[in-house]
Amino acid sequence: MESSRVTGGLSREYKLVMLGEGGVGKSAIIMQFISHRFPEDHDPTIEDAYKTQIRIDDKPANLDILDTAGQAEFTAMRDQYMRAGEGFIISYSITDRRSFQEARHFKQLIQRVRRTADTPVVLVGNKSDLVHLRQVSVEEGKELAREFQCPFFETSAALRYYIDEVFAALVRQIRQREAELGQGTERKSRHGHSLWRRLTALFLRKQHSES
Ligand SMILES: Nc1nc2c(ncn2[C@@H]2O[C@H](COP(=O)(O)OP(=O)(O)OP(=O)(O)O)[C@@H](O)[C@H]2O)c(=O)[nH]1
Ligand SMILES: [Mg+2]
Repeated sequence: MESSRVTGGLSREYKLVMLGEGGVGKSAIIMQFISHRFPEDHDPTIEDAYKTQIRIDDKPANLDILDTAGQAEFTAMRDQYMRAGEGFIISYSITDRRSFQEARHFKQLIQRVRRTADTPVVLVGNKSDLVHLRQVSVEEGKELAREFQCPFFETSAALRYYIDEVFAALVRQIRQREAELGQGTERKSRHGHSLWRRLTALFLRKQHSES
């Protein structure tokens, strides 16, 4: 009883994973979210982990965000973080139709690894500032989100449009799902918790030794 109250309150940590094709702006979205900066260059990610604390609906939330590699050669750990994460941002670029098609594959992958269709997800179409390069319409994005039954935002990491909304929506999804499922989820997530610890510790170390 006591422990579920603690994890549901002040110290609740949310393990979020950013997914999407290479170059769609995953790292840029996270950087804008956390430090209000926009990286102009594309520096392909291997894996990075970030921590930040925010308030969502007047409740504190410690976010643990894993920034993943879009490029296939870096995806060795994918199954593991898909198992350990609690919420997923599936991102594509509105300027890149292929990345939109890949979004569906990411959803299927999550479903396969977790053996459930019921995982908190938010769909994001990034680079909305690049109107003249648009290849994917807003309507197509909304349609895919309807299929996924998840929230959808068109973001611009460059202009910081709808960045906070994405993370808030994902935490709300997780909270809502937890409220529906009740107490059982706490115990079940404990295994995922230690796996996540190991994963992010590894990535944080990597980040330090490479910079
Ligand atoms: N105009 C515009 N450019 C963006 C936006 N988001 C990202 N970019 C640019 O797109 C390029 C790729 O951004 P990244 O954040 O590195 O992409 P990524 O998805 O993390 O790529 P990988 O780590 O290789 O998977 C960079 O040059 C960014 O400056 C955006 O919203 N608008
Ligand atoms: Mg990146």
